[in-house]
Amino acid sequence: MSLSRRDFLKLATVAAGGTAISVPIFKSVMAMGKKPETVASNIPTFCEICFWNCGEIARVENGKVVKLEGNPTDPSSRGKLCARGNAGMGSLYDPDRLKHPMLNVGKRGEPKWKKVSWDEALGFIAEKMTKIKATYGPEAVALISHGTGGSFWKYLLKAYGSQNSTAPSFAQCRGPRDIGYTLTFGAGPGSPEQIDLANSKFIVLIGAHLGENAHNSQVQDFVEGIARGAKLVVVDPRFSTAAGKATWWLPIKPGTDIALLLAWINIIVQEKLYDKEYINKYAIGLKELKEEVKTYTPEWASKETEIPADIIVETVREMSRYKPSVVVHPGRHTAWYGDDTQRSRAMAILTALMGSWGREGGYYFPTKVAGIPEYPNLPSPPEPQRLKLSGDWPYAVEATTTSLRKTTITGKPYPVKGWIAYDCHILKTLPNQKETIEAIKNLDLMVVVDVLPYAHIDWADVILPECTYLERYDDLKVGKGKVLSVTIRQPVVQPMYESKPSWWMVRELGIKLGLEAYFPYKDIEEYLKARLDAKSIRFEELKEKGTITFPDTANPFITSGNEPEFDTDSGKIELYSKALKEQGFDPVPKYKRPEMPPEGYFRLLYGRSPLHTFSRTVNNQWLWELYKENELWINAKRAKALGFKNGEYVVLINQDGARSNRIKLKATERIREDCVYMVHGFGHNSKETKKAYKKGADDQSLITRYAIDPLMGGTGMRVNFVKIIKEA
Ligand SMILES: Nc1nc2c(c(=O)[nH]1)N[C@H]1C(S)=C(S)[C@@H](COP(=O)(O)OP(=O)(O)OC[C@H]3O[C@@H](n4cnc5c(=O)[nH]c(N)nc54)[C@H](O)[C@@H]3O)O[C@H]1N2
Ligand SMILES: Nc1nc2c(c(=O)[nH]1)N[C@H]1C(S)=C(S)[C@@H](COP(=O)(O)OP(=O)(O)OC[C@H]3O[C@@H](n4cnc5c(=O)[nH]c(N)nc54)[C@H](O)[C@@H]3O)O[C@H]1N2
Ligand code: SF4
Ligand SMILES: [Mo]
Repeated sequence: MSLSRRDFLKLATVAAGGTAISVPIFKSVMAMGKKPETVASNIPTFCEICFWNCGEIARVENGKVVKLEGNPTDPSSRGKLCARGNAGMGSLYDPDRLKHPMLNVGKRGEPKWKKVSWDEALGFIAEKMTKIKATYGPEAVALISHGTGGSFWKYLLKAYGSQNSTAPSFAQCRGPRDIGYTLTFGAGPGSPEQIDLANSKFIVLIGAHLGENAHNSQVQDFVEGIARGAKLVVVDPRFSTAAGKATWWLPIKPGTDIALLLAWINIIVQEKLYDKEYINKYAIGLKELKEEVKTYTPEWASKETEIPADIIVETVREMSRYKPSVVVHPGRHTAWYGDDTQRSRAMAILTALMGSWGREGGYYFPTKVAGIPEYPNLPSPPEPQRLKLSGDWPYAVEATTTSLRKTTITGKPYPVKGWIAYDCHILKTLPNQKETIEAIKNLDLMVVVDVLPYAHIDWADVILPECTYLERYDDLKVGKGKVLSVTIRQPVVQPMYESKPSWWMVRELGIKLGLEAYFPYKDIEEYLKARLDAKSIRFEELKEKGTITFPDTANPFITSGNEPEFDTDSGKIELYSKALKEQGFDPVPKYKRPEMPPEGYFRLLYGRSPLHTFSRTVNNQWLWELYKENELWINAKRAKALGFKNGEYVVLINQDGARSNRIKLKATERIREDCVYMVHGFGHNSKETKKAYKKGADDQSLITRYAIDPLMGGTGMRVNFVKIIKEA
């Protein structure tokens, strides 16, 4: 980083001041020889720069947030914040923020914005929603949301009569793994993931680029595990940050992970390396599994994956030496190639064979604070009249973003006429931007609730400016994990401009829709108090402490008195799944070679920067200073052969002719020759977000194809190929 500490602090002062005004006032008082009086306080809350939701303490001086630090009692942060969390004021004091409610009096996509009052904006939405309900039924309004405030919007839609609340965190993120693990163990791996990394002796990362994927306490646990001597296998076509700590880096040919997993499983069952007592007691289907995987030899897998056969054998033999203290990390963003639920199944089966589910150094059992009702004393929402939009996928447990989009285009099985996009940049988040726009064109109402004028707002009829997480209450964070906790989000400063929190917007809109009965609490404090009362937690005490932890009530590991329950059809771990067979799917995962890049093309891969969260932080001054634009990783040999130099700007064109913005080339030995890689979230085309504008390229603009997972409707997004051309 070229930024010196002095520069950084200077930047911090300006960012914290919002405008430069606070600096001259301070100087003039100093000049008069008086010490300025500082009114300071430390207010706890929790971070929303990503969804790890770390508990933090805001230092507020003279009404300005000057520093954010981790709250030591909160189990997600343990007193530390990541770089993004530290820079949270950058989003609060972003001068480009949305400041007023606005109506589009032009066309969708070519907006003319008119500043309006909250009453007008919400009145407009209520009128449209009332009409849509009368004409098409309440299910015709749907939500796409991500983030803590989304729960209020979901509640409003339920009260209005629609179950169509979707989130990219299912079909574009963790859905495949949650279903794959549930089919195997009867439960998902949880969020936060229930992995005992700190005590693990052997860690396997398949993709999962911990360290770049900067989920705070998980990275702390990972570092602790490695420091204590855990061996590490990193399976990644790219030499990731984690690969730098690995005992073995397996630079796998992208898309062939199932081949590696099946070969590992085959060796384990052939050589009887599994945890025999555990498997005998808790699992079914070993015989069938053995039969199904017998052809997947290391030599065969080596041809598919380009990992040497002896390394495949060595790594799995070593892994089983350390069972059951083995973490095969379940991954989080698992929507890769369309066969992702089956890849996750293979990872779950491997975990089961190592006996790691419910074992120290492996996976712990889910625990959650009990006794805090979600909506205390509120009336039950109406019974849904029509099915939620989960597509034709039997394991889509919730309505999915992409089936919602398809239904909005086709009108089948019923019309969808209104979207509310909350805390979600729908153009950057969903694959195939053209389809998203086509769907929006079919709507009678498009609402965007956001904090920044990124390009997706151009497609809205009305914009509701939310205040940032540092200016608002939200619902409680009822922690899951080894340490049980409850954390509060509360405003540390008053909302700037005319921005408002979601709970307020939702209540006002609910009243305008005639749904008063669902909003009996006059404000959010009353509502939070009612939730906490049920558990005898004092609201004022929680506000002061930020986080309250409870003595461990659950035993997270298997012991003689703590036998596990598996919520599968058989009540056991299912190495072979009859349920899948009955649905016409493979009961044990099979390998199918993915389509490979044509001559002259590279597979497009993407991932995270530790300094950004998707697109949401790209305009954050502090983080922008540290990482302004993404780069295109390309193998140095290939770059040279194609006549490209490190640092030069290039443009990408995909197999369907989609073109990217310009992007700087990073020629490196740290990536295979058949793929290129960029950090997701860059390439903003809205001039209103001045820092982010035209910085780097947008991976999503090149993801015109996606492979749908036939089990649960996930959208595999690593199925696009790009060629590189010189910047014109
Ligand atoms: N700093 C930061 N941290 C974040 C986020 C953020 O935005 N910023 N987002 C959070 C969220 S919501 C999520 S879902 C997670 C996502 O983070 P992960 O779950 O870790 O995402 P992955 O897609 O598994 O990891 C990307 C890695 O996969 C590798 N890869 C690409 N193709 C293949 C392949 O075919 N096989 C294998 N084995 N590897 C491959 C890439 O080279 C890259 O290193 O990160 C979370 N943490
Ligand atoms: N190509 C590609 N697509 C992906 C991914 C990828 O790696 N590559 N990752 C996938 C994954 S794992 C996930 S989880 C999703 C993430 O998808 P999103 O959560 O949609 O990600 P962002 O792009 O950060 O969009 C966030 C939007 O919320 C706004 N925002 C920020 N803070 C607030 C707030 O406090 N209130 C409100 N109302 N708005 C706010 C931002 O201005 C921005 O417009 O994307 C998925 N899609
Ligand atoms: S991991 Fe970082 S960005 Fe995410 S909640 Fe924690 S401090 Fe905030
Ligand atoms: Mo995600």
